This record gives sequence, structure tokens and C-alpha cells, in this order.
Amino acid sequence: MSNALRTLSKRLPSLASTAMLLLLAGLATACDEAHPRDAYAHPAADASEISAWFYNMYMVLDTIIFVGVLAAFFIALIKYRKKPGDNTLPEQSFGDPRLEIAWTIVPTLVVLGITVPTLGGLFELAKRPDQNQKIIDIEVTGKQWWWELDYKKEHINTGNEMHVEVGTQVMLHLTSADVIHAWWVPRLSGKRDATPGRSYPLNFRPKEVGSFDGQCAELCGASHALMGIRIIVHPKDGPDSYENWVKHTQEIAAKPTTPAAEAGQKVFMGKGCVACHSISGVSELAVGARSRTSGPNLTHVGSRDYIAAHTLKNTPENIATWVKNPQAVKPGALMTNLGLTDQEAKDVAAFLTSLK
Ligand code: HEC
Ligand SMILES: [Cu+2]
Repeated sequence: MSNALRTLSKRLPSLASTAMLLLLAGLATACDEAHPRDAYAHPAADASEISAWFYNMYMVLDTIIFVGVLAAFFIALIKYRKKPGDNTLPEQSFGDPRLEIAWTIVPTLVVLGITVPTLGGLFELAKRPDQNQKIIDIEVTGKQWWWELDYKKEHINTGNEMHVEVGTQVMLHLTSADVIHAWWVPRLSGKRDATPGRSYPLNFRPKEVGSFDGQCAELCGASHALMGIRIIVHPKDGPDSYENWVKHTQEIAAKPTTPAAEAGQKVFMGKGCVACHSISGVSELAVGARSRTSGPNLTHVGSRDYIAAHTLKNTPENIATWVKNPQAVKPGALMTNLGLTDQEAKDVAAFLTSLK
């Protein structure tokens, strides 16, 4: 062995432990930031607190096992290394009953220690919420590539941005109109599939006011990565309360007043947008009716934060870009390119933006 190689082999253990330390330090700082989708350091609902508890418990347990195994490995490596000039074989042994029993019992205990609390957590998450309380019931339908949200009791039909109330039980019923999607807003709850022809429940009770982002978590076609979610958790009281949002959203949006918005309404009615979108009070559907065809209900589209399922910020410029060529924004988007002129796109954007 060359000198350089010999020094390297001597240094290997310390190099490896330095690398490990750097890795652990990197992981520790990664957890530090209040990342918007960081479920494990910042759960914001009862359901995600349960998942976070398990995640962190496994993390500690696995780190102990990982460090223990590595430590044993390096101790063996250094202590039983071949001494210079020693050419004898080490002592040969086979089948030590005490060892065999130990390494059967210890992993069994570890697995049991994980299984028992995990089962408890699963049952806790699957529990049907007490029905004698205020419950916000929402039917969620995954569609390529957006989410239809139907509030059963409130008669509100909307898309992509879900509004709920802090401290109030939320019950989602997930289904799909086409392929399998999966609902996932990490800071509020775990993932759940949205499957055609089935309805799966997902329950959580938000504990923090704010906006929480999520993402479709099941590959569902060309624009799967552009199928985002936002949940807005409202306070119980004050002007921004959930009840105020419900009242406001049940009403028809104010009629357009500017000439551009009025022209935009004509574009909306005349260019075929009504074949796929409803706007209460403008196209004939009643307030809260389910969108009868493929596109999101646009009754209050002006008050959304984003359009096209968290793909573009909701600005007049972005709406114009979207309606002129949806497929350029979202590959395969199921909204027809109706060949609007720049002026028509600008006007219809002014109209839609006015629908607060
Ligand atoms: C063939 C049906 C169809 C037609 C016609 C159609 N759309 Fe759409 N529209 C959709 C679908 C589907 C989406 C959802 C696309 C996505 O996010 O993947 C959508 C999304 C939108 C959005 C974003 C809404 C949101 O909250 O994300 C706006 C705004 C919009 N359409 C406006 C229009 C306008 C204006 C017209 C007429 C010029 C029109 N659409 C014509 C199907 C249609
Ligand atoms: Cu999807």
C-alpha cells in the first residue's frame, strides 16, 4: 500500500464522522425555517399534530439505532483491525446462543414499541368526529387539474381555495371525477386519495389562523405538478371571520361598473365561457349550484389568491394570460383556447377581477 493510501485509510473513520456531523447539522437547520408546507416542525391542526408526533418519535428512535449501529461498526473496525506482523487467523466461533436470543428479542421489542402506539394513532385519526358539534362539511372532487369544493350545508360551490374556521371540526369527503388524485395539505392533515366512484373521509380541526398550502400528491397527468391547494383558516370573530366569508360568498358579486368590466361580461357571455363556468347572477345558475360542467365556479373568482389551482397569482394580467392560452400556462389544461383578442382578454380579466 502506498503511503498516501495508508494515511487515508487511517483517517477514514474521522473523515466519516465529520461528514456525519455536517449532515446532521444540515438537517437540524433545515427544520429551523418555518417552511409553509413543513408539517413536522409546524403542525397547525389536531390531525397533523398526531402525524408530527409519530414522525418525530420515529426520527429520534431511528437516530438512536443509526448512531448505535455505526458506533459498533467503527469500534469493531478500529479495535479488531489487523496488527502489523500478525498473520494468525482471529478466533473462529459459531452460534452464540446468548447473542442469537438478544438479536431476536431486541428488534421484536423495537417493532412492538412502534406498532402499538402507531395503531392507536391510526384509530385516533380514523375516528368519526362527534356529530353534535359545529362541523364544516365539504365535498372535494379532484379534477384534471383543479379541485371542486362543495359546501353542503352552506350551499357554496367554489374551487381550489378552501375556507374553514379555526377550532371548528372540518370533515372532507374526497372523490374524483376522472383519475386518482390525492389531497395533501401537510400542515393540517395527512394525505388521502381522491378516487372516482368512492368517497373517502378526511377530518381535521385547525388550530391556527392563516393560509396553508398543499398539493395533489398522486400523479394524475400532464399538469399534476400544477394542481395546488390553499386552505384559508379564518378566525371565529371579527371582520375576517369564517361566518362573514360564508355570508359574503353566498351572495351574488356586485355588478361590474367600469366600461372594461362591462365589456368583459359581454365577452364572458358571448364567447362560450358559460359552457364550462357558472357565475351566480350572471349566467343563469342559482347561487351555490354545482358547476354543471368542467370548469371552476367563478362567482367570486376575484377574491381568490391564485388562479388555475395555485399556478398563477390572481392579477388582471395573469387572468388575461391564462384565458388567451391556458395550455401555455398548464400543459394539457382542459379549458379551450377560445382565440380571444388581446382586448377581449383584458376586458374579461377586468370583469373577473371585479367579482370579489
Ligand atoms: C371547455 C370548458 C371551458 C371553457 C369553454 C372555458 N373554460 Fe375556463 N376553465 C376550464 C377548466 C377545466 C379550468 C380549470 C383549469 C385548471 O386549473 O387546470 C378553467 C379555469 C378558468 C379560470 C381559473 C379559475 C380558478 O379559480 O382557478 C378562469 C379565470 C377561467 N377559466 C376563465 C374562462 C373564461 C373567461 C372563458 C371564456 C373566454 C373560459 N374560462 C372558457 C374550462 C373551460
Ligand atoms: Cu391530481
